[in-house]
Amino acid sequence: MTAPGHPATGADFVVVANRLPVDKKVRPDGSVVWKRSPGGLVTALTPTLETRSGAWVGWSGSASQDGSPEEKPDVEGIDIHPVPLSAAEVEDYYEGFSNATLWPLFHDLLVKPEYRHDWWEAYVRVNRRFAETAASAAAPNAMVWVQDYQLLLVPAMLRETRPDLRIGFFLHIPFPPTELFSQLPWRTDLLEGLLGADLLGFHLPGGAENFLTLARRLLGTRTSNGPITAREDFGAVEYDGRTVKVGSFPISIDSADVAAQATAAADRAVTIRAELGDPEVLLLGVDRLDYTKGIDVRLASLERLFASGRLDPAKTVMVQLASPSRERVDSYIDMRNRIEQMVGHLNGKYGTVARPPIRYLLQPVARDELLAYFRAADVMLVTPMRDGMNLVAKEYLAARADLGGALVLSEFTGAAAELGEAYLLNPYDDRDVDDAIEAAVTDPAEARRERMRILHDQVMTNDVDLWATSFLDTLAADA
Ligand code: GDG
Repeated sequence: MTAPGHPATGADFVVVANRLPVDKKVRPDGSVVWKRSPGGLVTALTPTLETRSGAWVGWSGSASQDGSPEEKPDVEGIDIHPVPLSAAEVEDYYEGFSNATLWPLFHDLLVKPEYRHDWWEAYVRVNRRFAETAASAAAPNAMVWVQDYQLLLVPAMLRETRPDLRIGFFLHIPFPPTELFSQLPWRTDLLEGLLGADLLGFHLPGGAENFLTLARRLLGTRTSNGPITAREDFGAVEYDGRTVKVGSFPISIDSADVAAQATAAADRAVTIRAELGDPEVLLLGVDRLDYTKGIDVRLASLERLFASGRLDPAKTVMVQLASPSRERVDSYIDMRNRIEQMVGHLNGKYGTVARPPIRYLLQPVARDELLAYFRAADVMLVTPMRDGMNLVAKEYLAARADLGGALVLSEFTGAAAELGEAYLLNPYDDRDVDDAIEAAVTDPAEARRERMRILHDQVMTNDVDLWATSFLDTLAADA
C-alpha cells in the first residue's frame, strides 16, 4: 500500500466529498450492488468528472463492518476511493455533528443545533480519515477539490501532509453571519480548517463576505474589504504566510442535458396530467424531505387559498414528490409527521374520494419521470426557509424549453439572486406566499411566457460547466 503523503502515482484531480457518486446496496442474500445516487452534489459534479480524468474520495452510504476492507466500486472514468465509517461514526459524525449541529446552524437555526463534544471528536477523526485517503489518492502537485460542510477540517489536514497540493473548498449550503457561527464551541478550529485551502468558494457573495468578517473578528487576520461579485471579484485572507482567495460561484445544472431529456419526456407529461384527471391547474413540489425546504409553507398556503376560494380544490392538483432523507435524525422525523398530517388534513377537508387535491410520494422518483413531472406542471413551488442554491428550481426552468409553466421561488434560496423574473416570495409572510402562488396560477399566459423566456435563457447560459470551470480556473491561477 502507498503510504499517505507519498503517492507513487495518483490522480491529478481529486474530488473529496462526504458521499461517493454511487450508493452501496446490500441485497438480502449478502450480494452487493452499486447504484448511481441522486442528490445535488452528484448531479452537479458528474459532468465535470467525466470530462477530466480524476479520483473521487467519499463514503459509500452504509456503515462498514469493523475490520472488513471496503470494496472498490467500478465507475467508468473515475477512480473511486471509499472511506469506511463505522455505525457509531455514522451516528456521531454524519447524523450528529454534520446534520444535527452544522446543518441547522448554517440554515438560520430552523431547528436548535446540538453541541456535543463526543460528536465533535468523531467529526475530527472522520475528517482526518478523508484527508489521509485524499493524500494517498493525489499525484504530486495535484488539484484537490473538497466539498461541503461535512469536511470543513479537511483542507488544513491535507495541507499538513501534502503542502504540494492545490486545495479548493466549496460550501454547498449558506455560510452564516458571525453571530450564528460564533455559537460553535469549535469555531476557531473550523475556521482554521477551512483556511488550509487556496480557494474557498461559496454560492453567494454574502456567504463569502460573512467568511471574511469572521476571519477578521475571530482570528484577527488581515482581509480584503472590496465587494465580491459572482465569478469576478474575489476577496482574500492573509493567513499563515499565505493568501487564501475567497469567492462566489453560484452552482448550476447540466442545463442542455435536462432540456433534452425533458423534451423527450413530453408525451409522458401528457399522460401524467391525464392520470391526475386532467386538472385545470397542476402544482408541483420536488424536494428532499428536509425542514429547510418549506414544504409546510406551500401546504399551509394551499389551505388558505382553498378556504378563501382563491383556488378551487376541484380544479387543482398539487403533486409533492419527497425523497426520504436523514430519516434517523429526530427533527426530520418530527417534520415528516407534521407534513403528512397537513396532507391528510387537506385531502380530508377539500377532496372527494375520487379526487384528493394533494398527491404525496415519500420515495425517490426516477430521473426521467421527474423531468416528465417538470414538463407537466403549470406551477413549480420552491418555497425554502433557507437554501444554499436549490437545483430543483434551475432544473424546472431548463426543462421548460416549451416556455410553459411558472416558477414560484423563495427569496431565501441562493437561486433567487439570479432568477429575479420568478414569482419571488418571502416564506415568512403568509400573504406574500398566497399572492405569489395565486399570481403564478392566474397571470395572463403571455406574461408568464415572457418571464419563462428570460428564466429559461438564464439557466441555459449559466450551467454547471461554468460553475466548475470558473472555480477550477480560479484555483489554478496564481498556483
Ligand atoms: C444541497 C444544498 C444546493 C430530488 N428528489 C429526487 C431527485 N432529486 C434531485 C433534484 C436535484 C437534487 O436532488 C436536489 O438538489 P437541491 O439543490 O434542490 O437540494 P440539496 O439536496 O439540499 O442540495 C442546495 C445543492 O446542495 C448543490 O450545491 O443547491 O442548496 O442544500 O438535482 O432533482 N432526483 C431523482 N429523484 C428524486 O426523487 N432522480
